[in-house]
Amino acid sequence: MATYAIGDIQGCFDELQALLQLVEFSDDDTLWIAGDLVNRGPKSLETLRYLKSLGDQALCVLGNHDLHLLAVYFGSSPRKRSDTLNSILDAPDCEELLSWLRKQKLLVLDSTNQFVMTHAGIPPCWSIKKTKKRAKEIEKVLDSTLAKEFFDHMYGNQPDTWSADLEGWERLRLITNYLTRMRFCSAEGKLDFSAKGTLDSQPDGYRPWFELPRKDISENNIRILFGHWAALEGATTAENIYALDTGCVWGNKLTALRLDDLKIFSTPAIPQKPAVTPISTHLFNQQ
Ligand SMILES: [Mn+2]
Repeated sequence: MATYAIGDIQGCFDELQALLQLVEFSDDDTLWIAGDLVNRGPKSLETLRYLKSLGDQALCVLGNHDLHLLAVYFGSSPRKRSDTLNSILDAPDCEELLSWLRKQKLLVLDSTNQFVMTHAGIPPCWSIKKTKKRAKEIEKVLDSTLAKEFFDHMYGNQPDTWSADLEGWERLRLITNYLTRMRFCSAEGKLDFSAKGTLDSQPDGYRPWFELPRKDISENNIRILFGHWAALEGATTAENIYALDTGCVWGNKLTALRLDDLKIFSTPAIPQKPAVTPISTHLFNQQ
């Protein structure tokens, strides 16, 4: 009856299977998946099919790559050259898989055991309660007839600072950016998207979001789980905040944190043969 929180899989299906074998994952256990289930890695289709097949045994939050996949599906974004999403988009069960994906959450909370998980983190200017409400705003739109319109308006870095009176697509875009793209943040909650991700790369006035004092100090005992930031290599400088993305897709490793005793399990990335890009695909992507 263990619960394992697993960082960004990004289509590294073979490593996921190796990790589940390592922890002796069984029918009684639960997985928390920190988002970016797909893209860049070689087996995004197999990863989605597998996680969907787990039913209630897997609680997934959506990451920026998962939202991008949905945006491409809805015709709101072109396929990017670096995407490895074609296997899903061309699959006979694409519609089923993506209708499952868009029902996944932006935030998972276990208030009994005091764990909360989103893909990128929890902005220091929001309480957990408010974060849950704001995640719900996105979840509702994704699972509605407004989904296509949401994806048409999702991309962009502005506005970059929270204000409770934000409305419409700007509000939803900023909530999405906080929960799925945030790394560096100012004390006022202003997001920076220019830095590359190493801990010393932030512009003046910005810090990693988890280093900033949280507004609601009564929540200091809650443990925050997040993925998205492979350059951290699984370490934060903050107590009770756990980085799960250990860069498997970049050749590092895939990591699971057992929530019951905070034991860490990792499995190394399996080296990939260099991909040969057919000329026709290459030309298509240039357009
Ligand atoms: Mn991400």
